Amino acid sequence: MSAKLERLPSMRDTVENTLSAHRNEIVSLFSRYVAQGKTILQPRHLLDELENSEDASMQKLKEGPFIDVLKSAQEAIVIPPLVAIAVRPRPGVWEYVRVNVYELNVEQLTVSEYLHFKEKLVNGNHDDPYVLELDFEPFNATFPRPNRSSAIGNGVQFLNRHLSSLLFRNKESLEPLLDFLRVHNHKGHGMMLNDRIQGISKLESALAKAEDRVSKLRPDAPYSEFEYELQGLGFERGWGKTAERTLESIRLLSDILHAPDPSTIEKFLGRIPIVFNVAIFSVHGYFGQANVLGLPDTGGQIVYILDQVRALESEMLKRIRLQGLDITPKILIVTRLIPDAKGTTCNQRLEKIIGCEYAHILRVPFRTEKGILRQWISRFDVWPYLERFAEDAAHEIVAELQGLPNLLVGNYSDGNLVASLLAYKMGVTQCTIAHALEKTKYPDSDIYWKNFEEKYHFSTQFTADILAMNNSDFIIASTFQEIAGTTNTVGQYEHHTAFTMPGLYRVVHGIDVFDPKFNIVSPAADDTIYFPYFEKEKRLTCFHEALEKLLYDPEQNDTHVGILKDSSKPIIFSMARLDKVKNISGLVELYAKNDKLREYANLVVVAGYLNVKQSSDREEISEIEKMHDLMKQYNLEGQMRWITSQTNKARNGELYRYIADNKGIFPALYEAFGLTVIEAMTCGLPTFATSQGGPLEIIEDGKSGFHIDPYHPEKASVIMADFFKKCNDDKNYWEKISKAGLERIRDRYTWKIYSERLLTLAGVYSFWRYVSKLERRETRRYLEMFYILKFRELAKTVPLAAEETKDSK
Ligand code: UDP
Ligand code: LCN
Repeated sequence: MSAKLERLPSMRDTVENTLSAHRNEIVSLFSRYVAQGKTILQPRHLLDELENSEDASMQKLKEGPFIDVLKSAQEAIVIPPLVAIAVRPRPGVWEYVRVNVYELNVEQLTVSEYLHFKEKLVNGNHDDPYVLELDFEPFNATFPRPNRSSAIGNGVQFLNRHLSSLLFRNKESLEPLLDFLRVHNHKGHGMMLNDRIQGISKLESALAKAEDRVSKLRPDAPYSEFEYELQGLGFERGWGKTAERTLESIRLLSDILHAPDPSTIEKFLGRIPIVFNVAIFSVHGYFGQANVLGLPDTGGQIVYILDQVRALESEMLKRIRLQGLDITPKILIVTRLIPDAKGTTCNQRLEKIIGCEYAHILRVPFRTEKGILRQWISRFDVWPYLERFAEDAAHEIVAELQGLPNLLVGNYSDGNLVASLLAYKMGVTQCTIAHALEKTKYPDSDIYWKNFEEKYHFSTQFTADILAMNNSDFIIASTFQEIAGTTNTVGQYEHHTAFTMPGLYRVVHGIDVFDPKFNIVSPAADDTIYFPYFEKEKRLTCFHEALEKLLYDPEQNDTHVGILKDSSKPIIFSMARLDKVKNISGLVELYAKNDKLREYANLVVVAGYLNVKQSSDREEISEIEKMHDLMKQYNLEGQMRWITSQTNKARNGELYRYIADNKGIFPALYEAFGLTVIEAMTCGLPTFATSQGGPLEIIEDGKSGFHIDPYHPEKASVIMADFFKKCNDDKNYWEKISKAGLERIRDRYTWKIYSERLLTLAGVYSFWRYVSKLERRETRRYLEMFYILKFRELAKTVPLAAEETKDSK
């Protein structure tokens, strides 16, 4: 029989075929869904109905192809007698079907139809036929993209391939590369090529002559020795510090002219001088180098950026040196200035970054007509200030750098919005880093956005996110799951592919996770602070007395409450900001409810304030109350210690190791990425981290740590108790997990890998930006309209903070 390629059955076909083969079973299953009334069903509800069914005939459904539809269903909208299911056969790929349980028919829906149907949950039947639909698909239609899910997150590789075929077409197609190299300059000084080289043929012959000349020199001859001669041929500085390096660069470009292959393109674009001045935006405070960690909204993002800047500066210096240039780089972290700085440095305009030569924090206040905003405000309330902040920041940045930056890096929704506004205005390459996308953290915060509005203003934030993702030249994610989830879970960016906010707008193609702008570049932990507990000579023993007190001192005060009676027990230790999503109170509860776990180990958490009076953050206040209630309700006295947030980084590093000395563990319940997870593992603590988020990739379950599911707290507590049991039974077990965790970190999570990657990406995407100018203008215009007509209006609905002074302009 000859093999024939058959069309894969669509979701609709599968459901329809199952319907005709197992009519009774399907009707009975769907009737159960419909019986729940108008609602949204989550994947586990959909499967549970089938799996919990005792009915023998249901077995057939479990064995047929229909189970795959159900397993890949991400949600179902039930509006009796209709059930619409969003099916996700693999990461980034979605299909929609709707079943009418009374009429027993099945239809395939477009994304727009599906969202329209979903809106009925909120609008009933009063829907408006003219809803604003956001659709970015047409803008990217001519651009090829990978279709394998495994290619997601490696955008630059795909882009290089595309660039090489683009450049390979004919001689003219190489012109943009020539132009790109000719316009290159720093503060008016030309680099790479000068006007002597007017066309590709001229470039080819100049390269041949230069190669011939430079290859005859001794490899370590400095550029200045042959600079004059090369200038005559059309070359300016930037090719290399020595003859050897210059020759390599010349050969790379010659290779590209003859046969552009993807890896040569990446190598060449990665080594030419492009980035000297960088502005990094992290807008909401507190951004400082001391006394800020653990304050509301102030956590990993700060740590990430400070470490990133140190690594970036040293990589930039290295590259500039190799390029043979005499240029000092500059990096600015741009954040808001907070006059009421509460003992931090957040009221200083400029602050040098410790461990850097050329990097500073530049603080610009939030202003309105009434004056400067003096106090800290929650990240959810910053929206009405950002446009003016961006304008003010632009002037200050240009003044500090004495010119334009070459790269803008946004962090979190607010920083990314500001970076988008300035990238547009300044014509500069933009990189987006999310850290966390709130839409994923709060289930149904799109469809029921109105319920979240007063507290969180998500309508404005999600609008800002969509704008920034689409405006950005490239996006850096810490993990694959951040982009496109896993087989069973939806990625953080993927959550923005299609969604609706009834009454506002409907997003039919918001962001495509296959877009080659996505790249995975993971952060790391600062290795001077976080290192394994067994590196005795590096240990900061000077802190031990204070740590002993912090953990065991019977005194109850503003720093700690709760006593640990038995100090011989190992410690379950966690540290995080005291917000809802971190779920520290969830950890306390799961510990409290498991007697065995309470017997095996003590619990120590470092989180937030202990007293509601000290906090001005609404989420933190409710968590503080919950913590006290739980400690009382479960009588945790003697077994649990709650310590207020700890801002001394060096001492915190030692704290992880101190806990490791006593064979403790580190659990984390929800993380977008989870720097604490990396820190704990880097210190050698066996780590139990959430399966909902980044740690799923950081840890290999059962090998380099453990996954726990915060939605199944009981199970999580059993996993921890089992671990302690195993440690009692096998004296080497703790070490085994600890060692494997350390290996995992060494292989994957270092700042050196990070900074090399970031700068190479900046080179490739800057070039791509240059060659795709025209296409980008279309998207820009669309985004600009969306910003003006939607974002600005939404930002106006967010109330301004109450206290403002009128004394400053
Ligand atoms: N951290 C700290 N003191 C605290 C709480 C947190 O120093 O009381 C630090 C922690 O060591 C880590 C960062 O803040 O470096 C938190 O980053 P993570 O990525 O774990 O979470 P985020 O707060 O960004 O959500
Ligand atoms: C924000 C978070 O919530 C963490 O999970 C990340 O580790 C941190 O930012 C740094 O990216």
